[in-house]
Amino acid sequence: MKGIFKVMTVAAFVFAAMSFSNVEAKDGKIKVNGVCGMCKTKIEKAAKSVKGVKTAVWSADTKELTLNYNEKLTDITKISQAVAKIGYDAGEIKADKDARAKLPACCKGGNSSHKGACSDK
Ligand SMILES: [Cu+2]
Repeated sequence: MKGIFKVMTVAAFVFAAMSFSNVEAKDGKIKVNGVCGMCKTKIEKAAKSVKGVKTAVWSADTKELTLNYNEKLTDITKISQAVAKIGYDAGEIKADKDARAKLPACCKGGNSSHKGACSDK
């Protein structure tokens, strides 16, 4: 009986150690319909404002926001919500209508190909 206890305790420790090492940093991607460099700054700022987000890099070419975050503190849904709140569609979450209405005109063409329209691109 004692032997089994010992094995189980060791197994529990090994399992805990394994999950600890993986839990810290997780990679993820969200599609965000931004357009220009101005959008990039805002999208990344919004994502980084979420507690637990370590890095957030958005690409105007792929429309992908590449993330590294602590999954203990946050998740893709929370980060998507933060980005949607400033007026962009983020993954499954639709853009906040009021915030989107306030975006500069060139930044609203998210899914079209006129990314050259924005002045600071
Ligand atoms: Cu823009």
